[in-house]
Amino acid sequence: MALLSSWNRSRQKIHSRWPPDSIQPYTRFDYISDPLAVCYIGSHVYSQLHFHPYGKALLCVVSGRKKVKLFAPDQTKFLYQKYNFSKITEEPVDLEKYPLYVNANYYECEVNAGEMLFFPIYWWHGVDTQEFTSAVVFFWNDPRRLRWLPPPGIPWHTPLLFEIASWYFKGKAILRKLASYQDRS
Ligand SMILES: O=C(O)CCC(=O)C(=O)O
Ligand SMILES: [Fe+2]
Repeated sequence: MALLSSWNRSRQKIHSRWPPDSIQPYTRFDYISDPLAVCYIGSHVYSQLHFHPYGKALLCVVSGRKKVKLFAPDQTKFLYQKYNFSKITEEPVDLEKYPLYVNANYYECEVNAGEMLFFPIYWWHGVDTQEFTSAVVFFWNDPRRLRWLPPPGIPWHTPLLFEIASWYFKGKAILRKLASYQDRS
């Protein structure tokens, strides 16, 4: 249950604001950028292996459960990388098509209702949701200088590729906006 504000027995407010000052260093978003929350509600879906090239994420399961496989970045050589996705799209993996996969080390866990799982930047994960499940994933971006230093196993040019792609998409969004202003006038 969420704590919205805290009061003592004589109905005086203990914390003048939320979040309480004592936990602010952990809850403030001032040294990270682009926080984003995405809801996932449904069943019988498999989110194929991928990693997040810009930052970290926190998977919070509200009801149901998800089975997650998590691979460190140095396992990339067994995962048939294409940009930030794997060419492997199915679970169980077709080992005739993707023979290197047998060498990959990974963690496997079940995230149940009320539990959370943290995805560090560049860590591969595949998420299997069979029963009806609702979840929220919180994403936030690392500072650029951290993103530019990929861990062992991730090719050095990967951050460069994503930086250029993000300029391209941002540029396109700006052009679209300008065009819509022209249409209006
Ligand atoms: O829950 C899922 O199916 C996918 C979660 C995930 O990895 C993501 O949102 O990036
Ligand atoms: Fe993800």
